[in-house]
Amino acid sequence: MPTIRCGLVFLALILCLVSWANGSDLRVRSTGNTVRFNVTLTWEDWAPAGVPRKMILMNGQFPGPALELRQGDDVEFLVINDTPANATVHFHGIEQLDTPWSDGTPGLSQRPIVPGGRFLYKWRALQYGSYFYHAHSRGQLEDGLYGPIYIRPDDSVEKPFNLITNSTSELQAMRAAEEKTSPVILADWRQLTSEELWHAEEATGLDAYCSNALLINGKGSIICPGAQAYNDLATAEQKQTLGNMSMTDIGCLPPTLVSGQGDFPHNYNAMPPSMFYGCTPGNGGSERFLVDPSAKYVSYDLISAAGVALLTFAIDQHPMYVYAIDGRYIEPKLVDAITIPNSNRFSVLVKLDKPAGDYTIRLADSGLTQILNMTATLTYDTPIKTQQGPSIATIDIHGALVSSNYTLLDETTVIPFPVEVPSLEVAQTHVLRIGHYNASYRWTMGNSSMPLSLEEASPLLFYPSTAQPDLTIATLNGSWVDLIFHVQGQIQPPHPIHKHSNKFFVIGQGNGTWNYSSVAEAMRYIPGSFNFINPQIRDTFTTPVSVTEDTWLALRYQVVNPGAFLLHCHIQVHLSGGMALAILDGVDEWPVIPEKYRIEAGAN
Ligand SMILES: *[C@@H]1O[C@H](CO)[C@@H](O)[C@H](O)[C@H]1NC(C)=O
Ligand SMILES: *[C@@H]1O[C@H](CO)[C@@H](O)[C@H](O)[C@H]1NC(C)=O
Ligand SMILES: *[C@@H]1O[C@H](CO)[C@@H](O)[C@H](O)[C@H]1NC(C)=O
Ligand SMILES: *[C@@H]1O[C@H](CO)[C@@H](O)[C@H](O)[C@H]1NC(C)=O
Ligand SMILES: *[C@@H]1O[C@H](CO)[C@@H](O)[C@H](O)[C@H]1NC(C)=O
Ligand SMILES: *[C@@H]1O[C@H](CO)[C@@H](O)[C@H](O)[C@H]1NC(C)=O
Ligand SMILES: *[C@@H]1O[C@H](CO)[C@@H](O)[C@H](O)[C@H]1NC(C)=O
Ligand SMILES: *[C@@H]1O[C@H](CO)[C@@H](O)[C@H](O)[C@H]1NC(C)=O
Ligand SMILES: *[C@@H]1O[C@H](CO)[C@@H](O)[C@H](O)[C@H]1NC(C)=O
Ligand SMILES: *[C@@H]1O[C@H](CO)[C@@H](O)[C@H](O)[C@H]1NC(C)=O
Ligand SMILES: CC(=O)N[C@H]1CO[C@H](CO)[C@@H](O)[C@@H]1O
Ligand SMILES: [Cu+2]
Repeated sequence: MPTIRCGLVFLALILCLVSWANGSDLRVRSTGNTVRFNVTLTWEDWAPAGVPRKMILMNGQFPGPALELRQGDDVEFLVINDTPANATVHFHGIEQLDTPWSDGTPGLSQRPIVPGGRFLYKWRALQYGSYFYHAHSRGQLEDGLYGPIYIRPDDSVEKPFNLITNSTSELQAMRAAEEKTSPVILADWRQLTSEELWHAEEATGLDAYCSNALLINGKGSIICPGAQAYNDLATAEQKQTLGNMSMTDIGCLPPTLVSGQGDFPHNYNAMPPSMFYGCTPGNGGSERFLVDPSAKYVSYDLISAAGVALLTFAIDQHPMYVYAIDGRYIEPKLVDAITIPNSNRFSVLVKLDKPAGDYTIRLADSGLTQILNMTATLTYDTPIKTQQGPSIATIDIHGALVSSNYTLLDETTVIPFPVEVPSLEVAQTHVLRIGHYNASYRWTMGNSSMPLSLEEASPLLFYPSTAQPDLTIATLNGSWVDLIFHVQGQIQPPHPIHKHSNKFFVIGQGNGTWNYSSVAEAMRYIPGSFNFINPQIRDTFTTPVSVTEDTWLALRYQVVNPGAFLLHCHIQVHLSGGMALAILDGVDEWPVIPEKYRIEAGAN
């Protein structure tokens, strides 16, 4: 049912707006149960892809231990920082309703946790589904600080499985598989630590768009077939971009391509090995997923913790029903492969109806800038194996389908379950330019570029008046806000735009210049580019890829949770390079901060 909301706005202007559900009806009451979780961060030698480097372990593990909750649980997540660097932990996709001090964003919701320090994050798991926790201090996501979160839905939440089948036994098997769902963490991996990488970007001026390996649940390997092998493997589009140049020996477009780096000064001599060139082979093993075919189905929560790579995932001979995205059900879609942008979560049901045996799981970098892949194995855990013949691939090393018999998830066809719609009226529209900013490795989202040093500034939740106007959006509680991302043409990857706090509606996207003052105006010229009927409800969504043309993405959300939250690109080097804005949501209803979270200027 629509509800009418009225608010007293600036200049005593009375604004009334009609709005429909915003997700609040999906929240449940507290279970009265508190889940306590301790994570100790250490800085250790480890070799996920077989080549040692220093990285962050969580309770001695990588990826971090899984946080398993029931919808409605209270969480007390204690982080003990035993590393030599500042750290924080963010709970990706968790809206932090009424707990903005537990969002884990340095400079916005807290001061960094200093070496030897600890911080207790307290929040309530009001939503269900697949999330993950990860580092939010500088580039530490790429030092391996991440682990899965799963929130079991409350019994009152309707499941979409009867859109797949009416068979009682099949439905039972699907529900049982979902009960036992397990995380599959997909990631890329670099040889350089995040600080070495940042210093290399500063020294060279280059945007570090190459990784060195792909990981599935923290395991990977590095094959070094040589630059010529990569030239031979290159797609037509990569060959066209290369011209007469060569791929690098780690499978990357060379940094000397102006189209990839923009027309800025560079010092190629300062490139450390492995940044663009320098392949070191290694073998960190490969994950094996044992499945019980008598269960009929298995459920996986695919989580992309990648820093830079756009990953495509497939299991040989096993199509997948995608049934939830970003921790929220959708109308299930049967596909053979899925492209998972950085920080998105796709939950899938896999039918176990093939001859008992081993099937290859394939993960590939499907971006233009690098050729890279990794495999794992799905093994039917039966006493007798009956598999005949080899495992048959669905995707190639580029993540492209090998045959037109297969389908890749088309995100534009995804329909949420249940459908909700946003308000048609908005109080604010922000058009945010996305592109390089004075250097290949510096980026903008709007008019300016957020410096890393602001992570050590007084957190905006406690000191909102210190916000820098050119790096801040301020909103009123209850109002609806449009965020339009205008990507400036030239080679740019899809930018996975993530908003902390509550989810947004993906209301439109397109190719070409955004030259409108509002969505309402654009609707008069390009109505086909918008969806107000069944728009996706997400916490991260990518801008359309830009090769030569400009592109744009329109997101709409309602302010429901006053606090200081970050809006940013989830490609880690883009975030470190400044592609971020602070959103001061609900400045008219700014929260009162509990005593134990209060901080004084200069204190921790
Ligand atoms: C977490 O650490 C605190 C402080 O060190 C300790 O009191 C508590 O028992 C630990 N809890 C768990 C679940 O390990
Ligand atoms: C389930 O049954 C209904 C009613 O008979 C039918 O309309 C629907 O198509 C069926 N759904 C599936 C997935 O078979
Ligand atoms: C590569 O092509 C560019 C023009 O596209 C040309 O200036 C350059 O000389 C060529 N280099 C080689 C090694 O052929
Ligand atoms: C990448 O894909 C190729 C071809 O499918 C395969 O031979 C190779 O083993 C894969 N690489 C890794 C590291 O799994
Ligand atoms: C595609 O499917 C058809 C019909 O099932 C089959 O005959 C053909 O061999 C398949 N092609 C490939 C490349 O798998
Ligand atoms: C850690 O953060 C504090 C601010 O809380 C800052 O003063 C200090 O310089 C930071 N240390 C490092 C190593 O970045
Ligand atoms: C960017 O600048 C324009 C023009 O001055 C202004 O209207 C807009 O609010 C600014 N946006 C941000 C996020 O600072
Ligand atoms: C903010 O607005 C939302 C939506 O109107 C409302 O549910 C919530 O209670 C408001 N919060 C505060 C602190 O006023
Ligand atoms: C934008 O153009 C590309 C081809 O360059 C096309 O594949 C894509 O569907 C277009 N996107 C939209 C949203 O129109
Ligand atoms: C810009 O907007 C006008 C209408 O405001 C439209 O006629 C024109 O085609 C648009 N140009 C581009 C490049 O999108
Ligand atoms: C310091 C500096 O050079 N700033 C420039 C960065 O780039 C923007 C636009 O891309 C210019 O407006 C600034 O002057
Ligand atoms: Cu980006």
